[in-house]
Amino acid sequence: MKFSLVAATAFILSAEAHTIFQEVSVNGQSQGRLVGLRAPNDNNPVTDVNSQDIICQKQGTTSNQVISVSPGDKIGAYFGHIIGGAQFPNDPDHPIAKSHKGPITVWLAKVDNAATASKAGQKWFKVWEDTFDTSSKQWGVDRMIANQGWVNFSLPQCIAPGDYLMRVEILALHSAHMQNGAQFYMSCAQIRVGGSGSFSASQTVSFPGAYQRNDPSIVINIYGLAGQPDNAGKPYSAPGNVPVIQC
Ligand SMILES: [Cu+2]
Repeated sequence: MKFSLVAATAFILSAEAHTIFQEVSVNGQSQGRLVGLRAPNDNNPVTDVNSQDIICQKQGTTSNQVISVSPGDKIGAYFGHIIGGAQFPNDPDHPIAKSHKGPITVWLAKVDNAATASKAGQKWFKVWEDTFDTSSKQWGVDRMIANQGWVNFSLPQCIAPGDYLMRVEILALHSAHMQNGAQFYMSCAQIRVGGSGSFSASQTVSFPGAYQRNDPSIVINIYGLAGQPDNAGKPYSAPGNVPVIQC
């Protein structure tokens, strides 16, 4: 009985080797756990690209705060295995299981008030991505793990002042060889941009809508002939069919 309980526990832990985007930093300054964020309560992924949960994850906590940023600021998005980070000391699945290779993308949608705006019906544009480097065979997720869970990027200089929802997504492809096997992990940050940028997006997408269930970037075998997650050395582009904006 004891053995099966141990085995069952081990299975549950490995099955839940997921992650949550739970904290934002601005120029190295943490804004606090769950502050300015719409984040899920648990670390399970979204697997249905047509679900409303593909926008900002399942409804969990919603902060009433909005994070002030300026164009050009260095933004950090922190992912951890569970809310608070590691589940226990030396948690091997923190910030995410190493198997969970895939791209990381950052999206913005202009809204009237980031604290209260509906997540639905917004027009999103992509401001940053870290996909797959064919020379090092490293994925965005590998770099996020090397950065202890932090995804670091600069807010483009041209972003116009106002409120935005900022959607940061990890797409884990370790089981993506089958339909609905890809795992999406995201939260939305509520940000208020200052400055005097004037960018207005000409190419936007909707969530849901941006991703197709059978998108070759979503249903994909990332394992090459040697069984390594090297995408057989081929380039990989994240789903969404829009390029990162150029300022
Ligand atoms: Cu997982």
